[in-house]
Amino acid sequence: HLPKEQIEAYSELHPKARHLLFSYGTAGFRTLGVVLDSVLFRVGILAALRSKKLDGKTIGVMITASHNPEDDNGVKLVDPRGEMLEVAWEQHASTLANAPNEEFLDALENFIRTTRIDLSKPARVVYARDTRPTGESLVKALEDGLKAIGAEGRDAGITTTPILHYLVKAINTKGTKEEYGEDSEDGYFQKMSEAFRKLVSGRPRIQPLIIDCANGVGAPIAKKLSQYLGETLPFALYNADTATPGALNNNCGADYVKTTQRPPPSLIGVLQQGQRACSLDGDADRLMYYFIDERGYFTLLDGDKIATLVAAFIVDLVKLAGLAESIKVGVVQTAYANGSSTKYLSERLPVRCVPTGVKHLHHAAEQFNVGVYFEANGHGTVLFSPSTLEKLETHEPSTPAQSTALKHLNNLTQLINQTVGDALSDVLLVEVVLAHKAYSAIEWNSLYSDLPNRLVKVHVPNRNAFKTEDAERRLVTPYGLQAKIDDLCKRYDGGRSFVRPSGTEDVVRVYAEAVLRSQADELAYRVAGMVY
Ligand code: NG1
Ligand code: ZN
Repeated sequence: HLPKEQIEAYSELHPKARHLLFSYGTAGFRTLGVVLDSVLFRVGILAALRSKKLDGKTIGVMITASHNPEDDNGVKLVDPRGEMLEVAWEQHASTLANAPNEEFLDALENFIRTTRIDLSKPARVVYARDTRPTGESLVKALEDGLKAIGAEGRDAGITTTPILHYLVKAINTKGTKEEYGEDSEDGYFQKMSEAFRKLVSGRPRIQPLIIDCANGVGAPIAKKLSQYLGETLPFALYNADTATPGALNNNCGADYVKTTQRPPPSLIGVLQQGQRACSLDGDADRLMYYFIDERGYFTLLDGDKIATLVAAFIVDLVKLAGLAESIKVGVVQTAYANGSSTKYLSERLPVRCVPTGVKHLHHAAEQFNVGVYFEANGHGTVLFSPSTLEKLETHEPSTPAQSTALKHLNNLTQLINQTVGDALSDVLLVEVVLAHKAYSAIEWNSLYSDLPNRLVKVHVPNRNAFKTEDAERRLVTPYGLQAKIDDLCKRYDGGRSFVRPSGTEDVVRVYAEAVLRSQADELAYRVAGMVY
C-alpha cells in the first residue's frame, strides 16, 4: 500500500544531513531554520500517518519558533481536538526525523507496522507558518511530504499558532453537536469579536490598547481582528514590521519584556503613566501586560496576574449564576509562578502545580470543571469541561441577576480559545474583566504584589545530570545539591529557589524570589554558582 518509489523519489529532494540529531521536545522540533528541510518533509509524512491512525481526522502542523530569534524555526503537530500531539508520538517523530536517508523507508514501514496504521484510511492535514523567512521553503518541504504519501493538504497561510489550533478543532467538529466555529480565519474573528461585543455592551468606552506585536505574525492578525472590533476596542499597534530582516522578537515581544523586565525600547516615550500596554510573542500565543506606575517604575502584569484576574472573575460569575455548588473553578501553575500569586490564589480556590510545558498545564486544567492555566511567561487559557458547557447552556436561572451572569459565562466560552493559549483571545478576555470591574492597570496590579524574582541560565557540561521531582520544584540529582539550596533559601526573607534543566535550550535554569529585589538577585546568583 505504501507508495515506496514515490516516497523515495521525494525523499531524495529532502536529504537529512548525517551529523544532525533532531529531537521533538516541549516545543516540537526547534533549531536553525536552514537545517530543518528534511524534518519538515518527514513531518509531512508523519502528520499524514497520524491522520490515518485517527481515522482520517484532520491533523495540524504549525511552522514557527515562537519567541526565538528570527533565524530559528520549528514545527509542531496539533491533534484533532486542537491539542498538542499525544506524548507517545513525540518519540516516533524523533525516530523518523533521525533515520539516515537510506534507512528512512525501512523506519517508516517498521513504524506503520508497530503502530498498526491502516494505510487505506484517508489522511488530512492543515498547516500554517509564522512570518519567518525560512518558513516559505519549509512549507514546500512539508507539502512534498504530504504529496509523497498522498495526503490531502490545506494551506492556512501565514497565521498565528492559536488560529491554527482553532482551525484544527473547527474542521474536526464541523457538523457535530460540539461544532467549535466556522473553519476559517474569518470564523475565528467572527466568533471572538461577537462574544466580545456582547460582553462589553453597555459599559463605558474602552481606551485604546497599545500592542507590541514583536514584529511577527501577531501584527497582521491583530490588524484584521481590529477591523472586526471597530470602536469597541481600539488597538494602537507597535513593532508591526514583518518585512525588515532581523526585526522579529528583536528588542520587543512578550519574551523580551518578561526576561528583561523592561519595556521594548521602541515604547519608551510612547507609554504614558498608568496607560496599559501589552506584548505578544512571535507566534502570538503568549501575552504580557504592563504599565508605568505613578513613580515611573515599569510594572509587569504577567501570566500569573492574568490568571488571578480571570480566575477571580469567573468564580464571581459562577456564584452570581447560582452555580457555585456544581461548577468548581481551579487554577494550574508551574514552579515559575510568583509565590505571591500562588498565595493569593490558594486562599480562594484550588491551585495545582505541574511541570513546565503547555501539555502538562492543559491536561491538569482538564481535571477541573473550569480550569484556568497560565505560565508566568504569558501562555495560557481557560478550559470549560464538556459537562460544564452543557450545564451553562441548559441551566434555568431563577433571577435576572443569575440570568445576566449566566449569559456572561456563555459568552466567555465563545470568547476564549480553549484549544491553546492565544494572546489575542487573552487580550479580549483581560479587557472584558477590566471593563466589568472598572479596573485600571494600577488597580489590577494591586490585587497582590509580586515578589521580586530572577531567572538565570547556566551552561553546564551535561544538563541531563539534573533530575527533578515535585513538579520540578526539587532536585533529585546531583545528590546533595537540593539540601544546599534549601539551606541557602532559609537565609533569605521569603526566599524560594529551584533548579531544572530546560526542555528547549541546552541550559539549566535557576529561579529565585525573595521579599527584596537585591536578595532575589543574590539568591539566584548564589544558587547558579552552586550549579555550575
Ligand atoms: P524551558 O526551556 O523548558 O524552560 C520554555 C519556557 C516554558 C515554555 C517552553 C515552551 C520558561 C522559564 N520556560 O521552557 O515556560 O513556554 O519554553 O516554549 O519560560
Ligand atoms: Zn509562542
